[in-house]
Amino acid sequence: MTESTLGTAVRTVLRRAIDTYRDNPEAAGWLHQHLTRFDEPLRLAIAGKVKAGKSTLLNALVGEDLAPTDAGECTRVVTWYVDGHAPGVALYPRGGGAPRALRIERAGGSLRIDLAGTPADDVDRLVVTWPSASLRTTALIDTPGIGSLSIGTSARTHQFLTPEDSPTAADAVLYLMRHLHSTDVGFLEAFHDQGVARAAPVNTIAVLSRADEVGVGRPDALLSARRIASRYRSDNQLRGLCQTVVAVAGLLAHTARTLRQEEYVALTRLAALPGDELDMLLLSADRFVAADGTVELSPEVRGALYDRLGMFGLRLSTTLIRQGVGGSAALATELVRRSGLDELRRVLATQFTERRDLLKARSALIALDLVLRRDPRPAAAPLIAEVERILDGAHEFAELRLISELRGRVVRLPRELVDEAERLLGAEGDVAARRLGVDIGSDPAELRAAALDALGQWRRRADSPLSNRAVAGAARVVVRSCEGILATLPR
Ligand SMILES: Nc1nc2c(ncn2[C@@H]2O[C@H](COP(=O)(O)OP(=O)(O)OP(=O)(O)O)[C@@H](O)[C@H]2O)c(=O)[nH]1
Ligand SMILES: [Mg+2]
Repeated sequence: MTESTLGTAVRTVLRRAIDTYRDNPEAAGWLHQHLTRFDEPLRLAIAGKVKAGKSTLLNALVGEDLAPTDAGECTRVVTWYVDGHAPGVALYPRGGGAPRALRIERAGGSLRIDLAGTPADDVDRLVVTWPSASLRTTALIDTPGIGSLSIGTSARTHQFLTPEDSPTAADAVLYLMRHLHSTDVGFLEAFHDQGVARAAPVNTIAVLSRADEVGVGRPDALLSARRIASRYRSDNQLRGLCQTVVAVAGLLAHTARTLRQEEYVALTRLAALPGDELDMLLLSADRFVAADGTVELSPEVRGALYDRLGMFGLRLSTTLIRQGVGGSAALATELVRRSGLDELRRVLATQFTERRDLLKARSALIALDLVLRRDPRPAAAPLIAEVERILDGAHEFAELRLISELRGRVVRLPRELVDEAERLLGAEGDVAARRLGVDIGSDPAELRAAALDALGQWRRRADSPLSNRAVAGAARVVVRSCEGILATLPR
């Protein structure tokens, strides 16, 4: 089944279910929402413990100051950011009821949302509409910190992402952590353990956040962070809970994407100081902000620069300028590249955007399964059979199950074959070149040759009398993936 036929199958079964449940307005309405949701942008939630850097990373992804990062009331409610013609914000009250429009204003760059006296506990969610190309394919959802001292704040995130009585409204989650903590594992397990289509952690990417703070801002902080992320990627427990782990310095990325000319000028002044003077100044945040005499930048300007870049960002920016990176655009590009944001965006594109239909199908089947279990009736029997047929028959789900079994070592293959199998199954991205592990720019003849080669090898493994049943079964799934890749390539 190709992605679009999977989409068609899911839409069809949803329509039939709406008809079957037409006498149950709540169920029919809920299924209808899922039918509409299928055609909407992917919903990506950003979650993690308090102050993991969620709102900052959201802003970095959009490239604008949108999500508030201070301690205001707004950081305590689930807030959606969606693309739209005119800026606006709507408050959806808890327990249903019509949304209310709120005032929205910009204060010193970032967005201010005034809850107009409504306590955070009475808010189900805020929906901020903002014209932005980056929100067009994916809606971003900022969630309050897990493990907050305020029980209400944490609870709102749990209710949203791991509700007890319904599937989550998010299609995928970006989970931020500064180090791996038992709270993080607990959350990922709960998020992962939902409903029929739970086969593999296809909808979760973990981020080692605030990467610049690893090793207290040493010059090689980002390298160390990348090494830790790579260790997490091969950690057996985490492999079963998320697709991959990427290290990102969100603050650096966000500031770089919104770097102002006057900030660049201030940085060049710092970079022009004699080396030992600059080193002394950048020894600590207190010294940098409070020092007098040496630089012609006021303490306010220095304080603001520190807030925007952190010690690591200040050191890196001045070093780059000294090394000859000239102009604010060039500096911004280099900072973004080093921050890990480009890598994260690539992973988001291959893991989530390219798999949109699969993630949407998964959300819809979980919702449908819930209705079928809550209100069982004879007329729904064919629907149950159809859901099973889609889950068993859609090769995408077979791929997910096998990736999960390989990671959980339910099926054992030699290490080098595991990596190749996962790649061919689409674990590193859905497009042919990524599956085949060749350059993205490869021409169709090269792709074809690589696909035929992989097909031949996995066929032999599937047919070999030396392969045990589990291995032969796994190889047959990979063979189908190879055939699927070939079918998408022009002859
Ligand atoms: N050094 C550094 N500081 C960061 C980074 N990301 C965020 N911060 C700072 O950490 C603080 C919290 O950042 P937020 O983005 O508000 O974190 P959050 O996870 O949204 O916080 P809550 O919503 O309150 O749970 C702010 O002072 C940020 O400037 C980062 O990558 N590096
Ligand atoms: Mg926040």
